[in-house]
Amino acid sequence: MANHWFPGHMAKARRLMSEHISSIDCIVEVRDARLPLSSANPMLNELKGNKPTLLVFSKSDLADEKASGAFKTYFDSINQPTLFVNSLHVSARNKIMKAIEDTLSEKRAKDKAKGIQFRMYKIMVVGIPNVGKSTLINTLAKKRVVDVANKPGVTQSLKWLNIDSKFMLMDTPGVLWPKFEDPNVGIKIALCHSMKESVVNIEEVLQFAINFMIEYYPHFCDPAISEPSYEAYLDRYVAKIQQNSKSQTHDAALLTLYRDFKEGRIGKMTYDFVEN
Ligand SMILES: Nc1nc2c(ncn2[C@@H]2O[C@H](COP(=O)(O)OP(=O)(O)OP(=O)(O)O)[C@@H](O)[C@H]2O)c(=O)[nH]1
Ligand SMILES: [Mg+2]
Repeated sequence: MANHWFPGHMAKARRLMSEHISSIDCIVEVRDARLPLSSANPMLNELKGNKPTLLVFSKSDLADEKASGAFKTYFDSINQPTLFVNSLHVSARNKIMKAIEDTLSEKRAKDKAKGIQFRMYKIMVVGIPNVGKSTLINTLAKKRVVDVANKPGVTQSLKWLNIDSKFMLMDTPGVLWPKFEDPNVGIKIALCHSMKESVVNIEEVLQFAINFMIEYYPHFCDPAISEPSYEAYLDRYVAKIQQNSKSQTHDAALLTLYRDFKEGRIGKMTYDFVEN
């Protein structure tokens, strides 16, 4: 099916994660800052239950800063701890460490009241594919302790990592779910690179992306197009790509445009909305 992907390793990961959940002190759920709502996996919501959860919105360097601010205000208003971060930036480690400590503080206070002065806390890092779970762990560890690559489905099994004297982190595979109730969620997930390219209906995703840009981010549209439309923008872009590289077929040019959107080369856009 187009814009859909739920291979066996995801179903298995989901099962194994639920087996570990009772021993976990805190969840770090990584979402894509461009999709603060659509990159939330409903299956993970169930898994988390009442565990203290920190929402880390990674790739904030690719998102619309104003929209990130609005989402931050919203999550603050419902007392949900959040952090918008560029995990690749040198400042990320301290910010993430502090946010994890804050999220664990209630647990620490309860332990202290019970007379427990010190114990290792166990944290599970979860999220949909390619949002930066393993990158976040490497950032905290200050070295490459788990594999990272710019494609979904890199981490395939659960792995505990001892990165600090105060807590252990579990890296988990990116997990999607069997059916998107709202087809736009699948399209947005494909647009932010959390879906394997080979299962993506690229034209459908481009149509959504270009129409979204025309409506909400018109300043990113090519000014040479006097009457922006999906067809006009697509034709212009394909022509430009083919001018630069004569060997690119029409399909190859569509793939190039899709990758430009995915990697934020068209502009910083957020594809979800919140009203405060
Ligand atoms: N621009 C930007 N790129 C990031 C950020 N965090 C991670 N990345 C990139 O995102 C890509 C995926 O990162 P991973 O850490 O492998 O993602 P993952 O969630 O572990 O992916 P799976 O194991 O496939 O589920 C890599 O190319 C990272 O460099 C960020 O904050 N900003
Ligand atoms: Mg990973």
